[in-house]
Amino acid sequence: MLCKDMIQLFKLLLNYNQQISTFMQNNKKIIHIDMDYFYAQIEEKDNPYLSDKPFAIGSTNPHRGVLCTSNYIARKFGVKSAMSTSVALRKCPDLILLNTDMKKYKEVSIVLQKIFLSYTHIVEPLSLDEAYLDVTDVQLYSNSATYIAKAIRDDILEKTGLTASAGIAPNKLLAKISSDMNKPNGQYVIKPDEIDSFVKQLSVKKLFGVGRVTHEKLLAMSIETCEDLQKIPLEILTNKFGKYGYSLYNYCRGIDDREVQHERTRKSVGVENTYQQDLQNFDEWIEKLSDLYDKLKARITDEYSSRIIGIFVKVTDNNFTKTSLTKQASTVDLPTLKLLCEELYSKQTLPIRLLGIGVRLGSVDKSQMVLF
Ligand code: TTP
Ligand code: CA
Repeated sequence: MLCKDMIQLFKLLLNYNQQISTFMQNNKKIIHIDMDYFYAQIEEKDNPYLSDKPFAIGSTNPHRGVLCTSNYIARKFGVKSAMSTSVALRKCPDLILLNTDMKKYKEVSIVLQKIFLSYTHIVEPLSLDEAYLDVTDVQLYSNSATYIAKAIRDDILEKTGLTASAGIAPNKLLAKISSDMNKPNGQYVIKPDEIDSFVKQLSVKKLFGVGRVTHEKLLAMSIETCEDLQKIPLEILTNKFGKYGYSLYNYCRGIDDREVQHERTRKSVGVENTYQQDLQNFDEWIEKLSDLYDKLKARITDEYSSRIIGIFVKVTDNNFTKTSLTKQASTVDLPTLKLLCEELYSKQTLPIRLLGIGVRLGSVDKSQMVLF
């Protein structure tokens, strides 16, 4: 009897805790800003003749090049980011190819960061063209996140000549999903009382962390929408997906308590991938490493780059055991990451399902604080 009472009490506490956390997170105002066809839009601004033609940015080598992005005209032909140049040319023979100019894109990104920081210091850059902003306590525009987002987009257009899209919601998960809703050059708001109806019809594919493998697993369980996923008990999700099962349980209800991690308090920046097929040998590790390295470089803003104190490589083997290796460093480069991989590989006895790399960050020093 006593034991039953205890369980009942525990359930009540859990429910109360969940309600408090839902209430707290629903009080937040998060904006996700995402530039439209970023590298391509910059090139189009500098070369207006491109505006009515299909074009892409990336390696122009038709034999072994890969594309970074394309304009929306090219996308109509099926041309996509990360597609090989040869496939893209087959889909769209008139495609115009331009080389990347990372220096130029980084310069624009610095202007964007400055604009964001003029509204709030709680800014989490995700890449050169994307960031989360927590504007819960911003008093501008009577604290209307919708108007703040519009003002930021207007500012971006005025200072860079480029359009951006925005998502406004009570948490990061929903803000990111909504920035895609009215793209390009638009914004979309999800208010706290709209969360339920919004997520119910949402495809599970849109949830943070659902890649191809997880999506296939969910489809095999006849789960297509968040409403389908909401019917699955937590125990089943944690059995199938481990710790991520908890996140899935919350995400499909529109619950996400991840904080916007601003640059000054962030301790690390990393990228990782879980592979559909386990990586069996060192060559496979190295092949995937280059991809991850490109993604990591795009996430390391100048502010982060000046604070690097270490680099790390981490893996999860096919028995779900996690191992990582960190080395002191003030910069990140591919050869050093390869050496770290080599060392980690020599200790590894099983094939791995996840490979990740990243940098550890030190605190902001006083000279930098002045800049803020
Ligand atoms: P995205 O925001 O994914 O794409 P985008 O800005 O080009 O287009 P969208 O309007 O759909 O947001 O990526 C931002 C930039 O990052 C993109 O312009 C080029 C670069 N990038 C790569 O280099 N490789 C990739 O695989 C992807 C997805 C992006
Ligand atoms: Ca973008």
